[in-house]
This record gives sequence, structure tokens and C-alpha cells, in this order.
Amino acid sequence: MKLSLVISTSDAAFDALAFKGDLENGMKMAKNIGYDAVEIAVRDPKVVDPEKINSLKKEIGLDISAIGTGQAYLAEKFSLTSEDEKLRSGAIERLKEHVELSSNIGGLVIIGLIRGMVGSRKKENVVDMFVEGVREVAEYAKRFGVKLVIEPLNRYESDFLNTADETAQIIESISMDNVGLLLDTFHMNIEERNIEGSIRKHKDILMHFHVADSNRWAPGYGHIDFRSIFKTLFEIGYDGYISVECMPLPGGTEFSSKKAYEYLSKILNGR
Ligand code: LER
Ligand code: MN
Repeated sequence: MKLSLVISTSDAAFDALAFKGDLENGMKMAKNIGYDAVEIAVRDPKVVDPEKINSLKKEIGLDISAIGTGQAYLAEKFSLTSEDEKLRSGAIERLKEHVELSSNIGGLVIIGLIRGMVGSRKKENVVDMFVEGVREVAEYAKRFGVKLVIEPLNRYESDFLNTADETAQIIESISMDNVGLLLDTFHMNIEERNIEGSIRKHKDILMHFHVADSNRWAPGYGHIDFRSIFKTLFEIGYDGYISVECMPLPGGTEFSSKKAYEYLSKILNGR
């Protein structure tokens, strides 16, 4: 298992230069700490230069573990289940662009907030729209050898797909081998009855793993039992990334990223 760090970048559309600056600084910081990869959020792949990212990857010696897509929902309301046809087809087209970016720079494409919300609608109808949308993107992704991961989010962030079971059921109905599950300890701590049990139950589709402690501080500063979780991940033979996605606490981005790395690598090395 390799360690990755989610790095924050400013909105690429409005300030492409700042995005590259942030990216370069974030990648250098992650490398200096010891991480193997970074995970980035990209609102619009059209304004990202894959050649530049690839040269940074090479120069710094770091991989891209995953690409987050939620900014397209937050800033532009693109959603795979929007009632507005333009926003729904826009989400599909945008995700296909994320797929192309991924085929260029690497990383799984994350389906988080871009799933949209159920609201007052009938859940079955929303599920059907979602399955259809993800399938279209997944078929496109298959041509590029790219994988998509769907992430259950806790109830305070979304009213659609909160648990590993619900999400796994949808992944089963999509039934494509390039669509898998992303589990995040912060969300699991709120929604799962038993974190280790859910990991074990869905081991066959688990493709990516986010870690933050119970308070979304760096692992080690809350009450999640990472020793037990990592033992479970070892036992199921998980070989994807462990990606640190926490608030810059304690002590700011660099300090918390360093503390997270030290704490997790100690556990991974059995100390
Ligand atoms: C994204 O990976 C995530 O966990 C969300 O909570 C971010 O909104
Ligand atoms: Mn997450």
C-alpha cells in the first residue's frame, strides 16, 4: 500500500497559473515529506495542461493517485442526476474530459458530489439516472483503460449514497469492471456500523481509500482505530493507495500532512 496526499489547488478555470503554482508547490511538499503520489481536484480539465503535469511528475518523482471532480458540481452545478438536461449531459461530458485527463496523467476518476442530490424526488428515478450516466462515462473510460470510483459521502454532505452497502449495490447494477468503490474513513465513521466489517464485505470492488481521523484532522488526532483498519486492508490484500484527505489540522497544511505521513507509515511498517 502506498501513501498519497490530497492537495488543494485553486480553481483552474479562473486562474490557470495559480493552479500550476499550487500544484507544483503541493507536489514538492508531498515529495519532501515522503508521499508516493498526490490526488488533485480538477474542475475543468480543459484548462489544465497535461504536459506540464507530466513534466512535474517526472521532475519531482511523484504519481497522481486520483482526480477529484466535485468542483464541477459546486461551482457549475453539473450533476449526473440533475433534472436540468443541460446540467446532466454537461456532467457526463465533463467527466469524459476527466477520463481523458486521467488517461494522460494517471489517476482514478472520483465520482463524489457530482452524483447530485435526491431532494424531494423519488429515489428510484434518481438511481436510474445515476446508473445510466455512470455507465456512459464508464464505457468511454474503458476505451482509455481508466477506472472510476464512487465514494459514499456522509449524510451531512449528501442525501444520495451515504453507505458502503448502498454504493456497492449501485456498482453491482452498473456492472462494469472499471467502476469501483472509494471508501473514506471520515464518512465511514459517521455512516458505517462497523468500519472493518464494511471494508471486508466490499473487498472485491474496493479501488481507492481516503483517510482522515474522526474529526477530519490528520490521522492520529481523533479516535479512529487506524491500526485495526490497516490490518483489515492488509488481510483483504488491498493494493491501492491510502490517500490522506484531511483538514489542515493541526498546525496548517504542511505540519498536518507531515504528521499524517509519520503516523500512517509507522503503522504500515508495523511499528
Ligand atoms: C471527497 O473525497 C470527500 O470526501 C468529500 O467529503 C469532499 O466534499
Ligand atoms: Mn473523501
